[in-house]
This record gives sequence, C-alpha cells and structure tokens, in this order.
Amino acid sequence: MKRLIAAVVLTALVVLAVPSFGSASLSDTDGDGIENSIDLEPNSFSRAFSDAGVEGTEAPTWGEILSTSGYEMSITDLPAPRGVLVTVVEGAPEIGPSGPTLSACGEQYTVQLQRGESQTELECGSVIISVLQGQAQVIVGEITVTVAKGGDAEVNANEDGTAVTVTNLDNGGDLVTVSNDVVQQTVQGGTTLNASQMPDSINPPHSVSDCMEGSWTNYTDETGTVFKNQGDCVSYVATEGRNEAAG
Ligand SMILES: [Ca+2]
Repeated sequence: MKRLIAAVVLTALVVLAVPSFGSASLSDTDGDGIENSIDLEPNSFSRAFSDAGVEGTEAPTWGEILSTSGYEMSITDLPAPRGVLVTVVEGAPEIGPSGPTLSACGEQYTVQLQRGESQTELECGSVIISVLQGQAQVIVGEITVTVAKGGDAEVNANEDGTAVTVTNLDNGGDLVTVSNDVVQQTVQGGTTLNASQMPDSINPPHSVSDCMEGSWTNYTDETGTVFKNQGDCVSYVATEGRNEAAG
C-alpha cells in the first residue's frame, strides 16, 4: 500500500550561545552551509539536503532551503535515528518578515523558523513537533500549525496537502494552535483536529440551534476563533457575542 502520510518532526531550541557555525567541525566543501555528508551536491553551492545515504539511517530526513532570509545558516547531520540540525546565526540584516524557510519531509510541508538565532532539530518519518524554546511553525498549504514553548504536536498531511490533521500530544494544555487564512483554533491537549475541515470564513452563529447536533464546528465568533465545544457556542449566542469563543 502506498504510504500517503508524510510527517515532520521539529524540535526547536533557540540557543543563547553562539552556535558553532563556521567552525572547523563543519565539513562543507562548497560553502553552502550544508554538511558534505548530507549535501546532495557537495561540490556545488546548492540548497537540497538528505541524510538518506548516511550509515545507520532507516527513515531519511530530507528537504531544501527555500530562503535563508539573509541569515547565515548551516544544516548538519545528527546521529540516526535523529535527522538534521538546522542552525541559524543571528546577525542578518533586518529584512523580510521572517526567518529562514525550508521545505522538509515532502513538498507539502514548509518549516518556518523564527527570525534571529535558533537551533531546530528536523526529523522526517515521525510526527512530532517539540518546542523547547521560542515557537515553531509547520505550514501546509493554507494551514499553519504553531507550537509554543513546551508544546508537542503531531502533524500529518497527505501528499498534496489537502488533508491535514493536527494532534496535541500533551495531556493538557493549549500550546498548539492551528489557523487557516481566516480562522484559528486551539487544539486541546490529547485531541486531534481535522484542520482541513476548519471553517474558512468568519461565521458567527445566530441562534442556539446553530450550535446543536455538532453544528458548532461550522461557526466562529466575530474574531474568527472556532468554538471549543457546543457549550462554548451556546454561551456565545446567549451573551450576544460578549463571551467570545474559547477556541
Ligand atoms: Ca555543502
């Protein structure tokens, strides 16, 4: 059976110390920031990386730098079964709205790093985002999954990115947020959100009956926040919108 599910694992760690970028430990013949062992074109300045050829690798991690946003960065291999380490060095000119952008684990996934210095572990073949410091985002089409510090999330998408589910792996908490162009929804701890079925317009309910029999999932409050449950929707209607959606 063809494996339709691809997934991405991110461990984001914003470091305070200056990373070892540019030190003698980085073997990078062509100077493109991608360590020779995972550089698909080790003798030609390029953007693609994969650890598929590294001894001990069973589930390869691969991807491509889409934009450095002017930052100096390196991608180095981590011992299997871990993937690669993406290190971004502070000091880029303040250009653009974001930090470096990568494609990883499939074209449907875009990994958006924060501006400034950061270190992020990237691992394909599994499905977990663990954010130790700062925040990280995984972008699939119009869906953006944002994981705050301390959060753990699982993101699965089909190959064309039209079916996306997001699971908050923590038993409690609300550190995982999913948004499309219009609405945003918090994924409660221990639950899975079918992100592809989120409302794509701001659509406040007008009556209690709009909230019943599961229909609350079709509505948002006036800010575009999706309701947490039926009661949250009913509360919104009952207070004429003063009690905003809890997300
Ligand atoms: Ca290289």
